[in-house]
Amino acid sequence: MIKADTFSGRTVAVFGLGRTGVTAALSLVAGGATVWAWDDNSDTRDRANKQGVPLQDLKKADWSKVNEFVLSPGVPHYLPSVHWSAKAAQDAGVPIICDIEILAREVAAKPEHERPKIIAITGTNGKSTTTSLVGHILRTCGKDAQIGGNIGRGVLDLNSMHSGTYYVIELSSYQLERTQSLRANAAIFLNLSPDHLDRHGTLEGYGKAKQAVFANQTQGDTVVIGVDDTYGKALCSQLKVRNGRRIVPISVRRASGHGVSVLGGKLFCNMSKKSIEVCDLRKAKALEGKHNWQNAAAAYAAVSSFDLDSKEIGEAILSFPGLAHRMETVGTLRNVRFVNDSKATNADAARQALASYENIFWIAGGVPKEGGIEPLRDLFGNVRSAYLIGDAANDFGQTLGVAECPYQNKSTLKMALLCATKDALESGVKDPIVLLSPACASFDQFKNFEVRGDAFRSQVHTLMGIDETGDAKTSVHGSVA
Ligand code: UMA
Repeated sequence: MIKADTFSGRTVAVFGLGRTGVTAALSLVAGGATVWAWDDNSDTRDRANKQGVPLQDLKKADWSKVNEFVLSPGVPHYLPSVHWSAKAAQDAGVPIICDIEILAREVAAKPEHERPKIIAITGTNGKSTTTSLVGHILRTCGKDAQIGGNIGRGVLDLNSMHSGTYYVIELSSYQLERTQSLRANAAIFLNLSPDHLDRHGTLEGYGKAKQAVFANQTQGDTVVIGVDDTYGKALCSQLKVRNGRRIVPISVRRASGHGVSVLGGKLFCNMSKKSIEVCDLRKAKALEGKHNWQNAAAAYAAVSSFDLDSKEIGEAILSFPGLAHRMETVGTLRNVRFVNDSKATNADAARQALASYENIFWIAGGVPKEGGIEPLRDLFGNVRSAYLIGDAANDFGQTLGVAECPYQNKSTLKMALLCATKDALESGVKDPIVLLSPACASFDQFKNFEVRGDAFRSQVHTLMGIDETGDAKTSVHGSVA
C-alpha cells in the first residue's frame, strides 16, 4: 500500500467505498490523516468498516472541518446531477479530489532522484490493453512495473514506491477531472470518440477532462498521441506549439515522421533519423486487429523513452499474453472459436472485434448506449447471425432487421451462447467465431463487465466439457486456444 503521508494531520472526507474509496481511506489513515468515510449503501459501509475504514455520516458532518474530499470516480459532482456529498463539499468550499491526486502528491513530495516513473494512459478505447502491455514490456525488460487505476486496482493499493518503480496507470476521464498534480513521465492519449457524455456534457468537455493527462509535464517527459482520429491529430498540433516535451505521434494508417507507425502489420519506430523495424505484429497472437496495433505502437513509444533496447521491447510485445475480456480467446470447439470481448461496453469498442473477424456469430446487448449499434452498420457484413440479450434486444433487433442481418432475441447469455454455438457448428463456414461483444453496459443482468465475461468463459468451458480448474472432464471436442 502507498501511505498518504502528505495528508498527515488533515481531515479528509471519503465518499464511495468501492475499490477507490476503501484503498484511499486506508492509505490516508496509514499516512496519519483523520478520515471520515461514507457510502450510500449500508452493506458496503459495514464491509469497509471491517477492513479498517473509519465511518462518519457525511450527511451530518461538520464540513467546515474537512480539508479535502476524496470522491469516488463513479459518483458525479456536476452532471448528470450533483451527488449530495459533492454538493455539501462544494457549499463548504472543500476541494474534490480522487485517489490519483493523492498518489501524484506523494510522488511530487519525494526528492527528484527518489521519484518513481509514471506512465499514464488514457483514451476512449484501448486503455486497458495498452496499460497491460506497457506493464508487460517493462516487467519483461526487468523493471519493477506496477499496474493500476481504471484497469481495476486502486492506485493506492499498489506497492510503495522507490526510485526504480514504474507506475503504469490507466486513467478515466472521471479520475482525470479530479486530478491536478499528476506529472506523467510518459503520457499516452490513444483516441477520442463520444462516451460518458452524460458526465461531461459534450465531446469537448470529455476531451478536455482527458487532456489533464498532459498537465505538469516538463522537459524530458514524453507525450504519445494517436493521430488517426481528427481529435488526436488536432491535439498533436496544439501540443507541438508548446515546447519542452518529446511529442510522439502514432499511426496505423501512415508513416509518421518522428513517430511510431504500423505499416502492413510491421511496427516501425521513426523517432530517430534511421527508421527501425521493431517487430511484426502479425505474429503477436494477443494483439489481433488494427486497433491493437495502435495500442502496441503507443506502448512502444512510451516505454522507449526509458532507454530500453528496441529489440527487447519488440520481443516483449510478441510475448504479450493479452487481457481478459478484450478479444480474449476462451476456447475452441471443433472449428468454432469463442471470443470474450465483454469489455466492449459501447459500439465503438465493439467495432474493434467486429472488424477483426469474418463469419461472426455475435452475442450483443445489455444496457444500450446512445445510438445503439447503428454506428456498426458497415460491419454487419461480417456477422452471420446475431443473438440479442438484455434491455437492448428490441432496439438492436430493429437496427439489424433494417440492415437485413439475421438475428434472434434470447433472454439470457446462456441461451444466446447455446444457439450461437449450434448455428456456428452447423454453418459450414470457414473459421466461425462465437463472439461476445455486447456494445452495452452489463448492469441489467450482471454486476459488471468482468462478471459478464467470466460467466461467458465458464459457460464456454462447460460446453467444452472442461471443469473450473481447466481439466477436461467429459468428452472434449476442442482445446483451449
Ligand atoms: N456509490 C454511492 N452512491 C452513489 C454512487 C455510488 O454510495 O450515488 C458508491 C457505491 O455504493 C460503491 C462506490 O460508490 O460502493 C462505487 O464507486 P465507483 O463507481 O467510483 O467504483 P470503484 O469501485 O471505486 O471503481 C472505480 C472505477 N469505477 C468507475 O469509474 C465507475 C473503476 O473503473 C476503477 O477500476 C476503480 O475505481 C479503481 O481505480 C471501472 C469503470 O467502469 C472499470 N470505469 C469506467 C470505464 O472504464 O468506462 C470509467
